[in-house]
Amino acid sequence: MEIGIIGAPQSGKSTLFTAITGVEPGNEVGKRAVVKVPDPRLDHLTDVFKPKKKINATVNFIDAPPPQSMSAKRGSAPSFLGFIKTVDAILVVSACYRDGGAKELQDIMEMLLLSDLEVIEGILARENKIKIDPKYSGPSMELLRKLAGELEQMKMLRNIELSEKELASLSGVQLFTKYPTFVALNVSENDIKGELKGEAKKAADYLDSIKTPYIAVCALIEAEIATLPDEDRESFMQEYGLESTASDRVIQEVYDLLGYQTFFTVGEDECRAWTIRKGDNAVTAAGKVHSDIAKGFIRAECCTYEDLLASDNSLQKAKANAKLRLEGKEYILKDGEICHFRHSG
Ligand SMILES: Nc1nc2c(ncn2[C@@H]2O[C@H](COP(=O)(O)OP(=O)(O)O)[C@@H](O)[C@H]2O)c(=O)[nH]1
Ligand SMILES: [Mg+2]
Repeated sequence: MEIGIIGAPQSGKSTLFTAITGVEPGNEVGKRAVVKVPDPRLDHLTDVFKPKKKINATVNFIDAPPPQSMSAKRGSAPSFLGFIKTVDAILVVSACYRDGGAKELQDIMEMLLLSDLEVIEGILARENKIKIDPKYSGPSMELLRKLAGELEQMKMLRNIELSEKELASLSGVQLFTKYPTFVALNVSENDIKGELKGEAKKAADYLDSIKTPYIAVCALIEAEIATLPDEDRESFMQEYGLESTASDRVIQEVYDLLGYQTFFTVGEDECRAWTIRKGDNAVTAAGKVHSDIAKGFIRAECCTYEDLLASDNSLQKAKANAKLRLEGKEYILKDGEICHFRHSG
């Protein structure tokens, strides 16, 4: 899973990148870093099963470069686009600690929108050729005209309802407003607590109007916290009245936005957290562990985390209490289940 961080120059992208990952990007363009997804349930399972290894789920972050120019013009693709071509979600930073941050956020959103409009107009311009091309399998011209119309009304493609078929037809087209997107309102250290005001309020009102979620952070303070030794972190957070770190809040937002949840595998070798989407079934989960396990899938032995706790942390007891269930391929996993996949081969 990969998240691209974009924003205006000096909006605090690199500072937020450090706050989330604990890594300083320095002058490196497009720096990547990986974050372990914190999960107290995995910590507990590790205490119980005492494996050789504990493996958290991970999320990658990219500190994308700023656009060369802040004016969204046709024919001038911003430099961050190439860096967010393959991400799962986009995180936009808005410099709400200074004047103009809200306007810049709007400009960045419009750059994404303009890029999509150009891509769509580019296909529409080839309409006559496409019509006689038997190999064309992309979106219909009718759909593209509808989407272009919506984009011209400043509507992000992710907020337009599309059928499964329409979505599938768009899968080969590089459209940026289709990505799940959220915003970090980078507020000054005086505004960490309390209601949003000034630039942050302006940015939030704009984001409400384009149906885009946001969180407020003070990147500067959070970056400082993220690079402190573990033992000093707690007292520093208390000083600022912070209950959770920016990293935790960003990761939580990513999971909510993408509809992700976790399942666990446990054993002597490793206890591991895996990421799946809500609504994924047992065979999809098995495929995360290994494609061969999905192929030879027989049954999944599943126990919810709560049922394991209620069975004194013992899978044997859970089994005796009928809390360790045998499930088939189509079984839809709940969040936090402990799974063992029986498979052939
Ligand atoms: N006062 C204040 N300054 C910030 C904050 N976040 C970033 N900055 C400053 O803005 C400048 C640019 O930050 P940086 O993260 O490098 O921005 P980038 O260009 O978006 O990567 C740095 O001098 C930071 O100290 C903030 O929350 N408050
Ligand atoms: Mg930077």
